[in-house]
Order: sequence, then C-alpha cells, then structure tokens
Amino acid sequence: MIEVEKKFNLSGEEISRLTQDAEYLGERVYTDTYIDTPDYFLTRNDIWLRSRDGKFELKLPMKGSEASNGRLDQFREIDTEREIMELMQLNPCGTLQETLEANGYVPFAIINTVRKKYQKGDFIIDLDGTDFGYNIGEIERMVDDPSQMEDAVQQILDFSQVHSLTIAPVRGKVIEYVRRNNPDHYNALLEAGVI
Ligand code: V4E
Repeated sequence: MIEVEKKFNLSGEEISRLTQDAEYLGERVYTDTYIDTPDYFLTRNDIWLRSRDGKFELKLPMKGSEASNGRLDQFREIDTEREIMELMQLNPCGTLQETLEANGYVPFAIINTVRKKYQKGDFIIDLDGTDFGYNIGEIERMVDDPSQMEDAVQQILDFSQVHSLTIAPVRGKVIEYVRRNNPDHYNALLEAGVI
C-alpha cells in the first residue's frame, strides 16, 4: 500500500469541522531523531534518515515515472537496517547506529510529537503537536498502486474543500524545525532546491 497525504496548517475551527463525526482512533507519542552529515549531504539530496523511537527509516524521492509522471511529491520508504546501509553505501560495522556514528553522521533535529488519529470515511486525519510549538494536520488515503495516486490527491483536495480548509503550501515538521533552529542548514536546503 502507498500512503498519499497532504499537510495543512489548521485553525481551531478547521480542526473542529474536520473531527466532527470522525472516529477517534487514539493518540501516540513518538520521538524522531533526524540524522545527516555535518555538511547536510543527505538532506541536500532530499534524502531523509530518521530514527522514530529507535526504528530507522530512510525516505528517498521517487523518480517521476514512479509517481504519476512527476506531478506528485512522493517518497519511497526503506525501513530495514540492511537495506538502508546498502542504499547509503555504508560498510556495516555493527548496528546501523554504530555504523552511522563511525561514518561521521550526527543528529540535526530531535522532535517529540503527540499524534492524535481520526478516521472519517476513507480518510485518515492526523493532528500532530510538537514540543517546539509547531502543530500540523495531515489528511491521508491509502492506495494499492502508483497509478491511483493522482485520484487520491484529488479526493483529498475535494475532502478538504468540503471542510472549507485553506489550501496553502505547508512546511512539514522537520523543515520547520530546521528553519527555526539552524539557518545555515535551511539555506543549504534552499540553495539545493530541496525546499
Ligand atoms: C522532510 C521530508 C521528509 C521527512 C518526513 O517529513 P514529514 O512527512 O514532514 O514528517 P512526518 O512526521 O509527518 O512523517 P510521517 O509520520 O508522515 O512518516 S520525507 C521528504 N521530505 C522532504 C520534503 C520535501 N522535499 N518537500 C516537501 C513539500 N515536503 C517534504
């Protein structure tokens, strides 16, 4: 399954409209540690490596043909330590954590999030609150095949219109964290055309 999602900066009223008559699925608290080289080699290439509560995930941009002729921003997620080391061309020396440390990788953002999850029809709504004061909402749909992704995006846009949400570019949590905490890293992402 492929997750198609759109992020929103939501007002209190928008949150009320979205969650009205939605089923509350529960709350999860998690810590993301994002990792890169000191000169931001991964993120300047739009590659995002994080450990979520100790479990590593690598997000890589999909090529245009994989994601509906490039009209969608979609990322491939790798979540086994062996595959991550292979893709990053790292010679394993112990665990991935140990291998990263031995190769000079360092954490650049540690973000604690409280995520409240709701379901409304075929849509999942995540409301994320972070420990650095940034809140964000995500509306998601799951599809089986990349060919269904564009339809799913349109359905999410229709769903957001029904709830009178404002459609605007939104910074994800880690990009906002970098913007607030590390201007040098943020400028490097701007110069690389990643954001
Ligand atoms: C920054 C980034 C990625 C890391 C994950 O970021 P995000 O989806 O904001 O985090 P989160 O916690 O909501 O993850 P989830 O729980 O949904 O897995 S993956 C890709 N990027 C880069 C990126 C980009 N280049 N452009 C845009 C518009 N967004 C993100």
